[in-house]
Amino acid sequence: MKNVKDEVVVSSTGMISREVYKYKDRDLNFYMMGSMGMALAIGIGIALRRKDLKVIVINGDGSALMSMGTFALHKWCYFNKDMKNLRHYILDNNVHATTGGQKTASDMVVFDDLAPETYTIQVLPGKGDAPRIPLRPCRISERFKNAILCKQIK
Ligand SMILES: Cc1ncc(C[n+]2csc(CCOP(=O)(O)OP(=O)(O)O)c2C)c(N)n1
Ligand SMILES: [Mg+2]
Repeated sequence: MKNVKDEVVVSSTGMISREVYKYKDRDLNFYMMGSMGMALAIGIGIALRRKDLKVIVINGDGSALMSMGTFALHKWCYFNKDMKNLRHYILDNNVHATTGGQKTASDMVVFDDLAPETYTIQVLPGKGDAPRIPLRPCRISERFKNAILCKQIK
């Protein structure tokens, strides 16, 4: 997030979005509060529709495992739709840290081999202290949609 400038950021459910909000809240962040496994699909939708934007998806290992078909879609879009504007980071702590540290099966998978522009970052299983995001979901979505509508890069 320190290096993010014009990029759209879609972050996954739980502590990951809370940390992103705490560190650098901005209108071009979309916090996928509620449903695990959706961040990459949302990122792909934006990246396909808006090739002028750079899209960063910040996922958790548990959330990534929940929708692994989306990796195939990412790869398909990369090669067949020339979708080169999406980068997917997976913060892999091998647990569901947000909900108490239940183990995941991320150690059975090499995420980076499943799709291009996919980068796993190993992180410790601890849970930070970022507070809940004090924005209603409709507010997050409205301001995000307005921000990308207004954004013309290049
Ligand atoms: C479909 C769905 N199932 C369960 C939950 C409850 N839940 C919220 S965050 C979370 C853990 C997410 O794990 P991971 O993606 O690995 O992120 P971490 O918490 O480790 O940063 C769970 C189980 C949810 N929000 N959505
Ligand atoms: Mg995790």
